[in-house]
Formats: sequence, structure tokens, C-alpha cells
Amino acid sequence: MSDKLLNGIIVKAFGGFYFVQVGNQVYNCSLRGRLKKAEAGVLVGDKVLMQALGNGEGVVEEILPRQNQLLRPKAANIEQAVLVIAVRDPSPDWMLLDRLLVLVGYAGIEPVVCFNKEDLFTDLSRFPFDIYKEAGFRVVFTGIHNNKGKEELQNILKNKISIMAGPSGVGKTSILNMIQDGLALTTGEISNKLGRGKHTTRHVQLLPLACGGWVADSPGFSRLDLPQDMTKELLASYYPEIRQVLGKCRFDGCSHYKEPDCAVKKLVATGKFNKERYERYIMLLEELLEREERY
Ligand SMILES: Nc1nc2c(ncn2[C@@H]2O[C@H](COP(=O)(O)OP(=O)(O)O)[C@@H](O)[C@H]2O)c(=O)[nH]1
Ligand SMILES: [Mg+2]
Ligand SMILES: [Zn+2]
Repeated sequence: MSDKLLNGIIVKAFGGFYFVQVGNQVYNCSLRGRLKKAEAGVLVGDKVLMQALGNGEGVVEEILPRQNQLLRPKAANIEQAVLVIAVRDPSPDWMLLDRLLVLVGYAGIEPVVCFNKEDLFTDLSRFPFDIYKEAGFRVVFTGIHNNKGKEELQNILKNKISIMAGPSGVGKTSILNMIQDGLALTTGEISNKLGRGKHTTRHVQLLPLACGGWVADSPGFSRLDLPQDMTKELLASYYPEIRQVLGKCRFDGCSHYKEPDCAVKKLVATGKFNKERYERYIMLLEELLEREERY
């Protein structure tokens, strides 16, 4: 037993126990009493100070300030979200992708667009997949049967705390298996403690990567609301296509919808902002406008 506090990160929370990783070791910790009353709770991803008690056990003494906090799934300090969409089976839900890009931007998390099941591409043309890269997003194509994009994704995940997100069936869990030789804790005691085998994605857990960093799987979902305090200015700010012509519309508060002389609509007309993606922007905007009317 030592009085020295260790810096760690909560990689899993389960049944009142908190699994804290310090270097290559994971401690099974309880919380110091006053932390149990903390309003937002203690979350996976929280950086903590802990006291080791021996036997691989410990006590979490302090939660360090959070960089951000996610509600669904519940996690803290997520830096990057890998938004996974299958090129086929299930067919791409572009509305969901655009919505996720907005939600991730709102949460202050860096998005990465991952088009999986690359082997199922039939069309040689990658349109409309390429419009995301052209818009300025980081895009990776993956395929689990030929390790397509494996190294690229490992590099993207390196030294960051990331989460996989996207509808179910697109291959989020398969992709994690593909990159698992990059997962640090694949054998031995620690991985048993983390219960990787049984891990169904209801509880978030951070899987440590051999190259440094962590990645969390997450359950699939199909419907997410825009946050209550989202504004039309904020919404527009998550579109790199709109950002590039910011301030060039005739009206200052232009929502790039029904206003005349709109620089964004000019981009759409000249094909520089994909028309379908613009139309999905309008759907999200209308969602916000309807909400304003209701209150
Ligand atoms: N053809 C093909 N199938 C894949 C690929 N990735 C995943 N799958 C399959 O898609 C199905 C759903 O995968 P899963 O990882 O469970 O998706 P999740 O719900 O997003 O976690 C499984 O049958 C996988 O074998 C891929 O790159 N190519
Ligand atoms: Mg899964
Ligand atoms: Zn405009």
C-alpha cells in the first residue's frame, strides 16, 4: 500500500466498480465516498487520481476536469468519433450520417467518416461517398475481409480516445476485431477483467490500443434528436461547405434557406455543395424551426 496517488483513466464501470487503467495495469476500484454523491456520476473516460491498495484493487480519490461529456453513450473525454456507414447492407443512411456529424461537432468531438464493407462496392464511381472527403472531413474506407483501411484506421485512432458510432449492422464491432492486433490487452488477466468476450455494447468500455489510445464500441442506433440549445447558426457551423462562404450571403443571419442572394445556395447551384446533402441540411434546419414554433 502506498500513499502516492496514481494517474489513471476509467476504462469500464460496472456494478459500482470502476476499472482504472494505469500504464499497462487495470485496477478494480471503488469510489471515495464524496465522489458517489457527484451529480453527473463518474464516467468511462474520466481521468482520475487513484490510490492503489494492493491485489489489483484501489480507490478513486479524485476526478480530473472533463474535456467533454457525452450522454449517449455515457462517456467523458471522447476526442474522436468514428462514424461508420456501410457502403451496402445496410444501405447508407445519409441523413443519419449528417445528423451524427452535427451532433459530434456540437459535442466538440472530432469526426472521422468510415465507409465499411468496401468489398461490397459494385459501382466503380465512389459518388456520393467522396463528397465527404471533398467537404473536408477525414474519410477512411474499410473492409474486414481484406484488411482494407486497417493501418490507416489504426493511425487515426493512435493516442486518442475514440468511439465507434453508427447504425447497427454496419460493422462497428467487426472493425474493432480487425484492428485488434492493435488492441493492447488481448490476452491475460487484464482482458479477462475487462470481460472483452462478453462485452455487449450496452455498457461503454474503453479498449486500450497497442499504439496508444483507447477506442470504445457503441450500440447501434437509428434516431437521435438535435440538442435543445442547438441554434441555426450552430447547425450551419458544422458544415465545412457552409463555413467556407461564411459572411458572403446578402443577409447577416442568413439560414441559407429561403433568403435571396445566398452564397450557400450558389454553391449548391454550381455543384460545389452536394445538393442532396444540402437538402438534408434543410431537413435538420426545419426540425429546429418547427421546435422554435412550438415554444
Ligand atoms: N462484406 C462485409 N461484411 C462485413 C464487413 N464488416 C462487417 N461485416 C458483416 O456485417 C455484419 C454486422 O457486423 P457487426 O460488426 O456486428 O456490426 P455492428 O452492429 O455495427 O457492430 C456481420 O455479419 C459482419 O460479418 C465488411 O467489411 N464486409
Ligand atoms: Mg456491434
Ligand atoms: Zn445564405
